[in-house]
Amino acid sequence: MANSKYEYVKREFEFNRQLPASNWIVLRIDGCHFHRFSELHAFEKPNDESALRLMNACATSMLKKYNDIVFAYGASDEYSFVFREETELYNRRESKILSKCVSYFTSVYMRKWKDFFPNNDLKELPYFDARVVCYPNMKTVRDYLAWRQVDCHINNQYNTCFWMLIQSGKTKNEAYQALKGTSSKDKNKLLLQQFQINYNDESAMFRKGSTVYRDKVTKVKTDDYGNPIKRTRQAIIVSNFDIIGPEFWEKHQYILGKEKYGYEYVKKFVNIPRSPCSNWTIVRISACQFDQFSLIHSFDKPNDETALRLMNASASLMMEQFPDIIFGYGFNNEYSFVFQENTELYNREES
Ligand SMILES: Nc1nc2c(ncn2[C@@H]2O[C@H](COP(=O)(O)OP(=O)(O)OP(=O)(O)O)[C@@H](O)[C@H]2O)c(=O)[nH]1
Ligand SMILES: [Mg+2]
Repeated sequence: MANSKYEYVKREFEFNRQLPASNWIVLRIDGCHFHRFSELHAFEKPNDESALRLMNACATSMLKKYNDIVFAYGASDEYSFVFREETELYNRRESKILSKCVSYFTSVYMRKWKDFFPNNDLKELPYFDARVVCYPNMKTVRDYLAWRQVDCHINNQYNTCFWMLIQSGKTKNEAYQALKGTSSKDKNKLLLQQFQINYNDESAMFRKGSTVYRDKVTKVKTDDYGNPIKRTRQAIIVSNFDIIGPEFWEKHQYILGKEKYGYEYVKKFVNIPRSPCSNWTIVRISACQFDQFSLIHSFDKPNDETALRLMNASASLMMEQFPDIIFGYGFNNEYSFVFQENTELYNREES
């Protein structure tokens, strides 16, 4: 593109947030006004199996399109997508990842609507919002997914009770009052005693939400002579497992497995505009024009012990002044300071 006099509007005003390297990128897509949308399309209450299967089909399409999505979890009108830690998708630009993914998801939802609701015309255009969050390690990704699954459980258990009470003739307000302040145990008891429903027998898709990921599947075919032939290939799996406990993750360690290699990747962390929380902040100080400075002050070559000791003494003073610094390392004309992971020093403001 030729440079025109107007080109500055891009150069000086457009900022692309690049997501920090070596963080898991999680994108959460959520249906906009789905309370109304679900009423308008007469979704079954509290769970509409076709609506949930449509969401799962959209998530499966996302994994087909984006190889870098390693895991997805969805319930109700939302879906979370976990991108592999070292993904370079769209150069890790937040706006590109967010806008392209939510737009693609919406298009698939529209295109597949008729497959799941053949007798139900779209009366309003579905649309979704999205956000991107970066998680610095496997623990925080697992905690994020556990948070969403706990949310699914709490909502579904409440909604199951609520709609059973409505079906039994209670008004919305009566059902609301009956459930106010009840614990999870109370709700299970209510379902069992009043409606002979064992909550654990309810559909796993409703209780646990849906997980989408890649796994190896083996198919057995027979050749022309009737002999079995085993074929293993990778497939996208939709299931409804518990992802809060360790079992699923122990069986599928490859999903959130480590993939950092060497140490060169640390360079990619430089120039992030603000320090994301739960990331270690490192400040590296290096002297300016020290070649000239050391010449003027006749430093010994190649190392001047006094100059190095002066740097060390300055680093010690830094650590006295800023107790959040937990480690310092220096050589030549530079010093790096590691701040404790969750430091709130200067509100984590970089400048
Ligand atoms: N009946 C029915 N409703 C559903 C189903 N799945 C989602 N919904 C509706 O979608 C809503 C999703 O919750 P929210 O995302 O908090 O509500 P929202 O109306 O989409 O609001 P915003 O996301 O803020 O735009 C639920 O409260 C339900 O009303 C379903 O399977 N059956
Ligand atoms: Mg919503």
